[in-house]
Amino acid sequence: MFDNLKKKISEAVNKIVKREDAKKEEGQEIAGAKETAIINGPERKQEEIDGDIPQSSSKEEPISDSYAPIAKPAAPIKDAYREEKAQEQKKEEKAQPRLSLKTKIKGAILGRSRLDRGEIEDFAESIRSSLLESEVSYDTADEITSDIRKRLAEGDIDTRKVREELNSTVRESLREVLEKGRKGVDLGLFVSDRIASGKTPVKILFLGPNGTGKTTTMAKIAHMLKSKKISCVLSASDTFRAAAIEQTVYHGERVGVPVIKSGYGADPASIAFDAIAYAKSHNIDVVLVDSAGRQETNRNLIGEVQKIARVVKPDLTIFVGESISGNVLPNQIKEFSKFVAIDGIILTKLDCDSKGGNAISITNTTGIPILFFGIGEGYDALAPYSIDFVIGSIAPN
Ligand SMILES: Nc1nc2c(ncn2[C@@H]2O[C@H](COP(=O)(O)OP(=O)(O)O)[C@@H](O)[C@H]2O)c(=O)[nH]1
Ligand SMILES: [Mg+2]
Repeated sequence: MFDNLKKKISEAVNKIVKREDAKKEEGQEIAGAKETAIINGPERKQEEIDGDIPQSSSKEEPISDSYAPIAKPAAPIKDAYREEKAQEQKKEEKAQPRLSLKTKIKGAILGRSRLDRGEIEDFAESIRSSLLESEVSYDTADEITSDIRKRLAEGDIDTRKVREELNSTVRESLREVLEKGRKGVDLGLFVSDRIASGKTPVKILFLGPNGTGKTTTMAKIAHMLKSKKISCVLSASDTFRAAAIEQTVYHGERVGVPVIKSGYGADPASIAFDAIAYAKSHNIDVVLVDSAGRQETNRNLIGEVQKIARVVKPDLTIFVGESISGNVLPNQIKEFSKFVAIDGIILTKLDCDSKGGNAISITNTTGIPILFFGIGEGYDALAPYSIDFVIGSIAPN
């Protein structure tokens, strides 16, 4: 998961690390030659500083080898004014390399320096295109890269740890943007609170497109609640797709929770109604209601899920969407939420998604929080949403 994005970010970081290493080497070479001169302070004249550097030949020595500098013929000096001007220009030329030398030495010896504007721009742009390639939404990719740009333009980085510094900048910018997203409920706590205040059974409805993992995820949630000693019943309310009822019964048996079912073509809302009645009569804490997958554009089927929601009056309505559906997902969620209020998203199949962009931007784009990530087919393969999990997977320490 996130493998592609992780690789791209690491490539962008490496590019800057290489450039900074080259700069550092250059700085150290010059520093090695002129270190004493600089440390002794600015009062010393350039000629004295140059005198500290071993020269390849002195004036007295005969020019005998091919590396020796070629002596320039002295230019005739016409008047005192020209002489003065020439001296001034010479002074200026000598002064310039000393300034850049100081900057280089600052990086090489003191270890802190600001990336130049070109480098910052290059880095931010590489990160932006990596995010977009990984299907992070346009706005979120822009927000993250603007934050990176700002951080790098405002602060020096430790030139001895360029890689760590850039990774840490990426992490901070990701955190800054992810933390703006709406926080979802902690499902375990939410249910426990309801039970404690006697508001049972707690009803949770799962909806979303076809094949995204609704039934599997419902079974994962039942497994998780059961491990917290919270009792559940499953409502096999997908009466549409072939084998959907058998699949729910199979999961119910494996997880060890009862399943309320009817035949294919039966009204999904009335099965849910029966499941609620069963929970009440058997003192069961939670009713998990499945539904048939549907496209957000199919008004009839959307009408059916609205009916389930009307009858069940869910305490939580969860959209189950595939991480791998990329840029299509935000639209699916927006369309569904026009008809049914969605409290949270479970983003499945993150384990098969080398991009993972939706995990980063879906909350900011839709305003709906992610509650869990589906990270495999097993009942334990459900990870509670956490910003640290996302950041740690993309730009590790
Ligand atoms: N790799 C992986 N597969 C998943 C995940 N969630 C569900 N699946 C698989 O996706 C397929 C469709 O799941 P299903 O629950 O039938 O989807 P539904 O049509 O939405 O109910 C099944 O093979 C599941 O095992 C997940 O997080 N990761
Ligand atoms: Mg299903």
